[in-house]
Amino acid sequence: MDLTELYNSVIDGDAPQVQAGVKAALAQGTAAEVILNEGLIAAMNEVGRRYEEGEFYVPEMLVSARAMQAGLALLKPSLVESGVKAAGKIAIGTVKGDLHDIGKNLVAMMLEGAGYEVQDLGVDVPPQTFVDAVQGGAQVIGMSALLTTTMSNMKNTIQALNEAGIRNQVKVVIGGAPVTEDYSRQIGADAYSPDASSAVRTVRQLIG
Ligand code: B1M
Repeated sequence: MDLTELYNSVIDGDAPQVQAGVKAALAQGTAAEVILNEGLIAAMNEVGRRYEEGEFYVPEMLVSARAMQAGLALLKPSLVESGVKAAGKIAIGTVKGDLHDIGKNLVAMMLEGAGYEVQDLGVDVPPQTFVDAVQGGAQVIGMSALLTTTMSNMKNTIQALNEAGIRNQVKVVIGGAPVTEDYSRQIGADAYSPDASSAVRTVRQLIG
């Protein structure tokens, strides 16, 4: 199916049109992952480009993000249903100072679909909240950051886990647009994942 209309609806920030587009694509048998990657994510990348070029401002970014979330809500059942069941508890959040949650929500959704119990800590999550989650039984901490200015809070969280004496009880996975494999090694995380489906593979490797 041609996803151009869906793509344009995300850029226009037209949530009802995005929902109609997702429904139509699903009804025509288009795979949820194709709708996600070629419709929703591709459009958000274009929104980011326009923001960088000064064609879009924060309000436009926000309405596009809301429209994307509206589409994601409809895609969620299809994205999670194919998951293979696996045991394990994961706490995931966007680090302190950072309010971007679309990528984090996608990762949480895919992990849930893979059968993990996911505790979503939300956005702007301080290091202590991650520490509390590990003390509450999380075997994996997932941290997301979209801003170069907030990435350092991943390092601060790992430091807080060390200070609490629980670093060796938990695996730490990080991701988000500015994050790299190199950075992950630098701050002593266990793994870096570039996208939501690789995050599931990574968690499987870390805890089975
Ligand atoms: Co913001 N923003 N934003 N923004 N925003 C970016 C990130 C930016 C790159 C735009 C740009 O300049 N081109 C830029 C950051 C520059 C930088 O630091 N290098 C930026 C900026 C500057 C800002 C503000 C500072 C703007 C301002 O106010 N002046 C402000 C900061 C607010 C704050 O957080 N304190 C801000 C605000 C916002 C909105 C609120 C308007 C909105 C967010 C709404 C929301 O999330 N609910 C927003 C948006 C939408 C974006 C862009 C356009 C899109 C982000 C997104 O959702 N992408 C973004 C530009 C861009 O990325 N192209 C931009 C889609 C999403 C599926 O991808 O999040 O990368 P992503 O997630 C991927 C992977 O990264 C990975 O998997 C996901 C799925 O494949 N992944 C993980 C993510 N987390 C993971 C965790 C894992 C594993 C994988 O393990 C746990």
